[in-house]
Amino acid sequence: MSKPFVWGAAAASFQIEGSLNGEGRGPCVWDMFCNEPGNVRFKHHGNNACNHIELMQQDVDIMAEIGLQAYRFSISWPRVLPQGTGQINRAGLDFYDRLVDTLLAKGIAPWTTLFHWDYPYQLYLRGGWLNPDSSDWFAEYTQIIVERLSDRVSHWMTLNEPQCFIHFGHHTAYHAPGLKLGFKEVLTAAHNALLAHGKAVQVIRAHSHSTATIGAAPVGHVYVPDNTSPECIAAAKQATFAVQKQDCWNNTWFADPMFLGHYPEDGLALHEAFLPDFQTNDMDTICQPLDFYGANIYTAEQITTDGKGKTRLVPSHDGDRFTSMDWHVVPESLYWASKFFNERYKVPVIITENGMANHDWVDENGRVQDPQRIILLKEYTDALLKARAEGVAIDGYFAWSIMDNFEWALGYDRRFGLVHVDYQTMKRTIKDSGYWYKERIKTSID
Ligand code: PSG
Repeated sequence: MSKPFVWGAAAASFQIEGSLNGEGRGPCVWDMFCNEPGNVRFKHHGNNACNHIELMQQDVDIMAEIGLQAYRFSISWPRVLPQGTGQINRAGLDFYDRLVDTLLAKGIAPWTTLFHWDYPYQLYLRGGWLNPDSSDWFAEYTQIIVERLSDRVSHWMTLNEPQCFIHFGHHTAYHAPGLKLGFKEVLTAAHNALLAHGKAVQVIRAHSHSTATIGAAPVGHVYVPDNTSPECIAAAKQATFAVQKQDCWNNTWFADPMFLGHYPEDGLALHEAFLPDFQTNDMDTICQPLDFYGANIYTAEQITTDGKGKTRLVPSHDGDRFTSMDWHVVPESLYWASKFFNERYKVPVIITENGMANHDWVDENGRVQDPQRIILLKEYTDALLKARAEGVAIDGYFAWSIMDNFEWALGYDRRFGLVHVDYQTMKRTIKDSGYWYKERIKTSID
């Protein structure tokens, strides 16, 4: 087996930090989006979130108590650069510096995501991801972070789920900045985000003070075979790597350029009338050597074949389980997806997010019982470790999330944490699943 397996948990800046105007942070598109009634359930917003900015030490102590080997966090771009470019907010940069030191003091490896959706509002006013300069803005921001943190941070992810912030943010208006652009502009924004990824990787390689390990954290529909016939497995793989619709919700439109240096053929054909004006050397910029494929996976579609070359989706059965997001519980998704991604992109896979939303509450004895999450985490991680045992290069797993947090358009109503947060008092309580995860980590160290 190649490298030791990494067990971690993840969170993202806007979802936990709070302290939005504190210490000079600039606004981001999500602040703006939350202020507009109707966008986010119950008019929830990120102003306080989990107050992680002030409670960071306590949060890291909890991570250590759970025994995390790594913590995947994201940096708020406008906390570091209030205007998105130019003037640096020292207090913002200092926060992440302290976070890294606090993690390292507890033996927890910092895994840093550069962008998890809190796009600087001032740059949005300059066209955001549609501006041809947007990838240079991201490179400038990346260099500031890398120069400050890379003596201690060696694991990086560029963009979290470009599928999500492009599709929901620029096409359906379900997420910030709430745009419904024509499809050519959607693909232009996606292309600029890909350029930003490529330039960020170059900046990290050029400026890192330690040997950098770099990946991205995309998401996309995963298909699993309903039986293990070669025909069915091939159908699941084919569907996982297909561009089937005029939207950005697929794996290959983003991952193929990053890893293989070209857009997928089926997507180019399907999107033909909407393709942005690419520069000839764009793919050289986008396709930089990467060290891992970070995959955010929660669910999957099941596919079956009739033996004569026809495939169809398997409808859910009686007794199937769903999370509070209504996401179908499909543990084999981690087994098949890691195989498929490893085979196509030829780098180790890391599950950068997996977990569930569940209705959890603190009982009269101060305990949070979430047996559903324990079962889910057990089944999903078992499926992942099965693939690893079969020789698939899988280097780690990050539970989403270390603590309950702001679940975007659904506000605080959906709880994903291993740790419960009481939003009135900000009290943290490790859930039963958090204690279970602690055991999982302890007993699986290889
Ligand atoms: C992830 C997976 C799907 C939709 C959205 C996400 N899916 O399978 O349909 S978003 C992702 C994100 C993080 C969220 C978390 C839970 O990176 O910030 O809180 O998953 O939705």
